[in-house]
Amino acid sequence: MKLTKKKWTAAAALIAAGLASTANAVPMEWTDTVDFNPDRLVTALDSVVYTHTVEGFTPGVDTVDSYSLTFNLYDDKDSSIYEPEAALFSQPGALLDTLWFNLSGTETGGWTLAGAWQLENSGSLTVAITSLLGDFYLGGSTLTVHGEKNSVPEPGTLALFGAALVGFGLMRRRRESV
Ligand SMILES: [Ca+2]
Ligand SMILES: [Ca+2]
Repeated sequence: MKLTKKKWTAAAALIAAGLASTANAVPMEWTDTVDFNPDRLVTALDSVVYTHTVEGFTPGVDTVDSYSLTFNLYDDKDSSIYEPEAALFSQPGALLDTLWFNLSGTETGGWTLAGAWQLENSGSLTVAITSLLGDFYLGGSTLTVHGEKNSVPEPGTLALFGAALVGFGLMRRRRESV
């Protein structure tokens, strides 16, 4: 039996496919919820700083494309006279990210490159909700992260492919010497 060029191409393709499968990137969505229990009353000029830690995310391995945050913010309705509220959302790279005047219950905040960088390198994101005006409640916060789950090639897998390459080399040499 002769090792034809066609067979060599097939063997090379097999090894290439094997190597590619060890460095897999799978699109992923992670979520984390911080629930304030009891809900946190935010009074004028008070800041609530808290951290979302994303379970299942491996810092330095998995990647972040974007993220979004939703907040449960509602008025304490402690006064019969109209008392305006102004809630401010701050995050890495944007101390004045979003400002809300009418708290509807569910509010959405944007994302920043600095925040994505922090998430990618630590697996967590520290944000703040501040009252610029009036009193209101912060009931909870949900972080949704979009990115890729990456698998690190295991040393054992790499060794196996190395051995396969050496094996193909030996086979070739033996065939050629016949
Ligand atoms: Ca109020
Ligand atoms: Ca709550």
